[in-house]
Amino acid sequence: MTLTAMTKLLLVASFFSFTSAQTHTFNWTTGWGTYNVDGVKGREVITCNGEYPWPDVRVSKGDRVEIYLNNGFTDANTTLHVHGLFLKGQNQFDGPPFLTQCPIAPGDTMLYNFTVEDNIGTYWYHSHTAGQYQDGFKGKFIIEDTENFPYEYDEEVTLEIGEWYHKTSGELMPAFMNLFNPTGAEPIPQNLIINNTMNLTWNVEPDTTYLVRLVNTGGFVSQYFWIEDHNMTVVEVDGVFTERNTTDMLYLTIAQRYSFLLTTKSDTSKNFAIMQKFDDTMLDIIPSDLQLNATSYLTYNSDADKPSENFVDSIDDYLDDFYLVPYNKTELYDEADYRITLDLQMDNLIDGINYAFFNNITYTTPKVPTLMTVLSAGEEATNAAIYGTNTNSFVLEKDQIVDIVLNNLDTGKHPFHLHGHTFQTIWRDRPYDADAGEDPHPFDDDDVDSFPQYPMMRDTIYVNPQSNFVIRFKADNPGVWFFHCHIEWHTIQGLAIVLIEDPESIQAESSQALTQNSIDVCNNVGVLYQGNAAGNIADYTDLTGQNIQQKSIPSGFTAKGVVAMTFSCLAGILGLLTIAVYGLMEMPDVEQKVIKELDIPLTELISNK
Ligand SMILES: *[C@@H]1O[C@H](CO)[C@@H](O)[C@H](O)[C@H]1NC(C)=O
Ligand SMILES: *[C@@H]1O[C@H](CO)[C@@H](O)[C@H](O)[C@H]1NC(C)=O
Ligand SMILES: *[C@@H]1O[C@H](CO)[C@@H](O)[C@H](O)[C@H]1NC(C)=O
Ligand SMILES: *[C@@H]1O[C@H](CO)[C@@H](O)[C@H](O)[C@H]1NC(C)=O
Ligand SMILES: *[C@@H]1O[C@H](CO)[C@@H](O)[C@H](O)[C@H]1NC(C)=O
Ligand SMILES: *[C@@H]1O[C@H](CO)[C@@H](O)[C@H](O)[C@H]1NC(C)=O
Ligand SMILES: *[C@@H]1O[C@H](CO)[C@@H](O)[C@H](O)[C@H]1NC(C)=O
Ligand SMILES: *[C@@H]1O[C@H](CO)[C@@H](O)[C@H](O)[C@H]1NC(C)=O
Ligand SMILES: *[C@@H]1O[C@H](CO)[C@@H](O)[C@H](O)[C@H]1NC(C)=O
Ligand SMILES: *[C@@H]1O[C@H](CO)[C@@H](O)[C@H](O)[C@H]1NC(C)=O
Ligand SMILES: [Cu+2]
Repeated sequence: MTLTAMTKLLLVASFFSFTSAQTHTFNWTTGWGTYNVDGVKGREVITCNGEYPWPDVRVSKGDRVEIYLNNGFTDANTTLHVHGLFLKGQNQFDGPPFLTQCPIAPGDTMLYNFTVEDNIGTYWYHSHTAGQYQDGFKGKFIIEDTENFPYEYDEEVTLEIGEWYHKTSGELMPAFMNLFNPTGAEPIPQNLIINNTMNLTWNVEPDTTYLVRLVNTGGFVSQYFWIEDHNMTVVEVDGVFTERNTTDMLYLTIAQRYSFLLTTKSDTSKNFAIMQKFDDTMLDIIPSDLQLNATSYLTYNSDADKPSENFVDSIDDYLDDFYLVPYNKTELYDEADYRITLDLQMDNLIDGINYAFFNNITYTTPKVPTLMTVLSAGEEATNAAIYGTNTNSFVLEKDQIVDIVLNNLDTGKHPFHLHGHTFQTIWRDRPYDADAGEDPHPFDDDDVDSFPQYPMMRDTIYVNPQSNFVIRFKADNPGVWFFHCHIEWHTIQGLAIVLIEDPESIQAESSQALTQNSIDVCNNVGVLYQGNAAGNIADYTDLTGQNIQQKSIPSGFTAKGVVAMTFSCLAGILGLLTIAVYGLMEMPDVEQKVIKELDIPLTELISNK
């Protein structure tokens, strides 16, 4: 070989090793196994190819990912969603059943085949089918772009936090969505976990800067996170690099990610506590045996003592993400072309079950996945009505600037996630305290002098109790995208809307055409892949037969009155069943609590008996 030929070959080789995108293929089969996550109780968990926990995925920007997801369950459908991916032109691989795909039937396989083009940073994947991710079907998904990472560090490490139940979602669900749980009290988890365990030891080197990718893959409760006597310099939120912001405490709702730089000390004589703490304001009750915090160990010296738990003066002093500034200083988008105002409420329908509502609608799945309605509707696709009256569907035009104004009329905090986008957080109001006699405070334009010049951008954000936020994004990603509360219990209660973004482009882009596999998945589960929300093809405006929510409580009755009536008829079994819901055999005042929340005098219940 001549020298020039060899140089050429080397050049070609290096060209490929540095610029050629790779394909990463995974073959995952779901199943059930037993695993003791918290070291306290073994239980059934969802396994991947018979193993637990699920593997992490690490790819580079531009790579192709092919995931064969085989449904190994015998009695449940499944789906897979990678949280935070934009999936431009690849909407059919986003995952939510009845939005972008059909549920995958037992024994069937779906190929998720997409490239990661515009995302870098810290993401995660999980089942998008009821409750499954709380049973362990989840993992981290890291997209590297080492050359363009703006900050220096020596080592990288991931930390995955969450909460853990001793019962499966399947065991908890029937009692949760139940007439006898009229207030919609969420099941109380048993422990906080970290990296799928508790009491973790992280051995660190002195004088080293770590890039820590911290992900909350829980299904319900937000957490405070801090490391004794160490600062954390935040550099990424939800895949968006930020200007540095140094803090000693973070607050992560479920589904949020923070990457921070942690520089270790020179002195290796002492070890330090890594602390997690429940945001206990999100728990309806705090059982006396619930450990509200969990301690893990930042270990410089394994011969030195383990630290005990670390106390801090004030838990309210965490980094307020609203003030983070994106590294690339994306300016506030122009005034919105379209404002969607959503009033959030939790309430009962005639079946007595507690549901979640946006503008009086609890999201109810259509008969045809919404993306498939878009693809089969021709010119009707821009008509929001064809997507059904119970799906809270909004049609967006290409490149519109959209504001979502969310008014939380509920007394709880809720973390909202928008698929397919990062949004600018342009306003988040303070909490309004019902206990202090404050009423819910809907967004009022007059409350705001000006929005931030460089708003924080991320894909998951919380709204304060009885309060409001405004987020702004650009409709530059044709697809059908979910906007929903990430609390798995609340998604199940219907706290979601559907954004149908630029339907004409969805139809025009050849990469959005359904793969044969996507169609087969529908056929195998008996779901139509053409037609409007009701499955009608002849006339897309004919919604006869669509799925709709339960009826409202009749006028003249208050919701509480109807529930009270139901209760009084069945008061005999009230005690038993509420105990099952709250999971608290030892809690004596559970009946009183339910009654208190219902605001019914005890005498009324008794006299009705
Ligand atoms: C995935 O693994 C299963 C079980 O080992 C095997 O039957 C199947 O052919 C594999 N699929 C692919 C696409 O490799
Ligand atoms: C963590 O510590 C608690 C309390 O000592 C213990 O009950 C539990 O089994 C430990 N878990 C693990 C995974 O080590
Ligand atoms: C799977 O989904 C189909 C279509 O919605 C439904 O009819 C079926 O009951 C589901 N299967 C299971 C096991 O939940
Ligand atoms: C994944 O999609 C790409 C682009 O459409 C295609 O070339 C490739 O063959 C697909 N992979 C599989 C395994 O079908
Ligand atoms: C946490 O778990 C991941 C594997 O999921 C591992 O790569 C990482 O090193 C662990 N972090 C620590 C601090 O042990
Ligand atoms: C953390 O940062 C604060 C503010 O910059 C500083 O006062 C404090 O000394 C730092 N703490 C540690 C442990 O480095
Ligand atoms: C800046 O970062 C945001 C969030 O990652 C991204 O959406 C946007 O395209 C970036 N803008 C520029 C000009 O790079
Ligand atoms: C941890 O929780 C226990 C009760 O669950 C409490 O007594 C203790 O003060 C808490 N510690 C910290 C650091 O918050
Ligand atoms: C860091 O965050 C705090 C709020 O927690 C904010 O007041 C401050 O302006 C931020 N600083 C920078 C440099 O982003
Ligand atoms: C929701 O229903 C209430 C009571 O019927 C009504 O006053 C309100 O206007 C409705 N809200 C919307 C957004 O339709
Ligand atoms: Cu919620």
